[in-house]
Amino acid sequence: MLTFYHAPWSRSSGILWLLEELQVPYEFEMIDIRAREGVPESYRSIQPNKKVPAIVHDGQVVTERAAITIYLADRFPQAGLAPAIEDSDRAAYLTALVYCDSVFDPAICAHVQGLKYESNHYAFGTFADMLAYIERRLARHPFAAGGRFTAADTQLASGINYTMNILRALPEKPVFKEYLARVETRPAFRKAQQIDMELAAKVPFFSGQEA
Ligand SMILES: N[C@@H](CCC(=O)N[C@@H](CS)C(=O)NCC(=O)O)C(=O)O
Repeated sequence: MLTFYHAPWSRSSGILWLLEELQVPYEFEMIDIRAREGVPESYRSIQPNKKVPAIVHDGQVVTERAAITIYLADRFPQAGLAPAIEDSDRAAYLTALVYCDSVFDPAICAHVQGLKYESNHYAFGTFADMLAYIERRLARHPFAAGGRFTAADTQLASGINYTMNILRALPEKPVFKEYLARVETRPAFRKAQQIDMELAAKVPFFSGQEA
């Protein structure tokens, strides 16, 4: 049994896309991260910071997007979205996947918040270095881990899509647009988008009930 703790149009949407790619049965547990009264304290027993995503699979809790992605893609190998331990693409796969959470996301947030800091004071370094690195990687290879689509792309592409097209924090570089065009034609991506739209319509924050 697989339970997915989710909020539409949030950082958990990349995991929704991954679940659709894997084509495994799962149940939603909706967490309203935009509720006026906040996320219930009881959810802390699943996610220590009361954030989404989280999963519970056969009684095991997994939190943090990179960990969830690695867990799910390895646990459901029939989808072929995780290079095997001995596969030479595994190094790039893990690097890209963890980089999304440990460098890409915090560097963007710091940039958007206008945080002034010395690169060596924060583990995620500078926005400029992060940007150049992602650009270099995608210029060299069509996908996050090299020549083929992997679970790492559900995270990297979700991050690029949101921060470039919605947040407008990432510059609209051709290399990013071409990358998104490559992955966003995938049926699982479209299905996840559709599901999220339907779920968002039921969230008071988006449906106007909290206006
Ligand atoms: N480190 C977490 C971060 C997840 C995260 O920031 N989730 C946001 C969704 S965009 C959230 O739940 N925010 C609600 C809140 O902080 O109250 C991960 O990568 O899984």
